[in-house]
Amino acid sequence: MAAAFRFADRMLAQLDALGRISEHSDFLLRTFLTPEQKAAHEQVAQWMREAGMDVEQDTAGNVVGRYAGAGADAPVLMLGSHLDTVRNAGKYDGMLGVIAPIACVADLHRRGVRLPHAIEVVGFVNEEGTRFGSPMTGSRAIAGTFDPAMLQARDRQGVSMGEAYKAFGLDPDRIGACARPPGKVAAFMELHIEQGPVLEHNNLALGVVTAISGARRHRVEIVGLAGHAGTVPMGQRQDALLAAAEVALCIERRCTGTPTLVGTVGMMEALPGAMNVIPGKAVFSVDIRAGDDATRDAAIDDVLGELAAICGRRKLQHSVTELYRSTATPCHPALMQMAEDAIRAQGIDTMRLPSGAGHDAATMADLCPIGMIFMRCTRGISHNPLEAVLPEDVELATTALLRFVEDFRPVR
Ligand code: HGY
Ligand code: MN
Ligand code: MN
Repeated sequence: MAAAFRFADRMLAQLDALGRISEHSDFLLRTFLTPEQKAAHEQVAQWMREAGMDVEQDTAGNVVGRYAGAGADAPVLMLGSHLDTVRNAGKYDGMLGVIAPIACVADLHRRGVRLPHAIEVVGFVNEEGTRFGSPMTGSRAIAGTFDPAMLQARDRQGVSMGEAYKAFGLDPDRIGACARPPGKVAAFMELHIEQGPVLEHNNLALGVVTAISGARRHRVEIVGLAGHAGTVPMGQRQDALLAAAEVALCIERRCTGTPTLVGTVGMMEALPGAMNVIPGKAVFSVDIRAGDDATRDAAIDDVLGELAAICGRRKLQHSVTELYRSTATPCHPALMQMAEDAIRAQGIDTMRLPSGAGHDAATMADLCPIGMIFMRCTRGISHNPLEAVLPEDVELATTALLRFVEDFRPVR
C-alpha cells in the first residue's frame, strides 16, 4: 500500500517500535541506564546511520547522530529530545523529537543536500528522572552543567546513579567529557508534543514556544511512630501518612488560583506498608513550578512552612531534600521567528505559547540559544498511555522542522 505521507507513516511505525521497548509488558516504562535504554538507543542509532549520520554514544550515554555541513568547521545546529519515559508513559513524549529530526536528515541525505551548518541529533538520557528522581542528566552533561553530586541519588533498590553508570559500562567520572565548548553549538531546537490542550482548543497543529516553566522537585520524609492499628487510640497516634496527606492538600490549596503555578504530589509511600500498622514513616514527592521563579519559590516557602507546622502539631519529625531546580527559561526571539516562518510556510496558522512542562531545551539554554516547536496532542493528554497524535500533524511538524533546518541561520 502506498504511503499516505512523505514522513509520517514511517515515523509512526518507528514510534510504535520504540513504544514496545519497555521494562514492563503491560505498560511503557523505559528508564535511565537500563537494558531497555540500551535497546532503544541501538535502534535509534541504526535509524540515524540509515539517515546518513555518523553515530556515537557520548560519555553520558546520549545517542548522538551527526550530519556534516558543507564546510569543515561549520557551526552546529543541534536537534533532539529524550528517549526515556515516565511510568505508564505515552509513546510520543520525547521520542517524537528524536524521530522527526532523523527523518529530516534522511531527506537531506537522500537529496544529497549539505547545509552551511552541521546537524547533530541527540537522543538524551534521563530527562524525566523516573529512576533516580534527578532529571536532565544527558542534556546537562552536553550543556556542561552536570552536577556530580547527582551520582549519589539512589533508585528504589538502593542503587546509586554512579553505580548504575558503571554497571551500564560507562565511567561516571567522564560524564562531563561530552560537554560542548561554548560557541560550538549555534542553536538547539526541540520538537515536542504540547502535553496540554491549548493547540487543540485553538484548532492548531503546531505552536511556537515562548518560554519553559521553572520547576523544583523535593523529596519529603515524615517520621512518626509505627503502631498497632487495633490498639492505639486515635488521639495518641503519630501517624506519618496523615501528616503527608495534610501537606498534599495544603499544596493543592496554595497552588490553586495563581496563573502558571502548579503543584503535584506524584509519589507517596506509607511505611512499613501493612494494613494493620499505623504508618511510622511517609515518603512523598513535591513538584512545584510556575512561569516565573519568584511565584514558584514563594509557594514552596509557604508549603515548607506548613509542613513544619503540621509535623509540630502532630509531634513528628521531617526532612526535605531538593532533587532538582530549573529556572524559568525564555526561548530565543530569533529562533521563535525562524520556527514561526517555517510553520507558516506550510500554509497553516500558528500561535505562541508557554510550556508548563520541563524540557531538555531549558537545560540546553545554558549552552546556546534555544527554541521549541509544539505539536498538538489529542485532548492534551500526556504522561499517560492515552497520549495520541494525528498523522497529518506529524507530517506538518516534520516538514516545518525540515524547513526550519534548511533556512536556519546562526543567531547573532
Ligand atoms: O516533568 C516534566 O515537565 C517533564 O516531563 N520532564
Ligand atoms: Mn515527560
Ligand atoms: Mn518530554
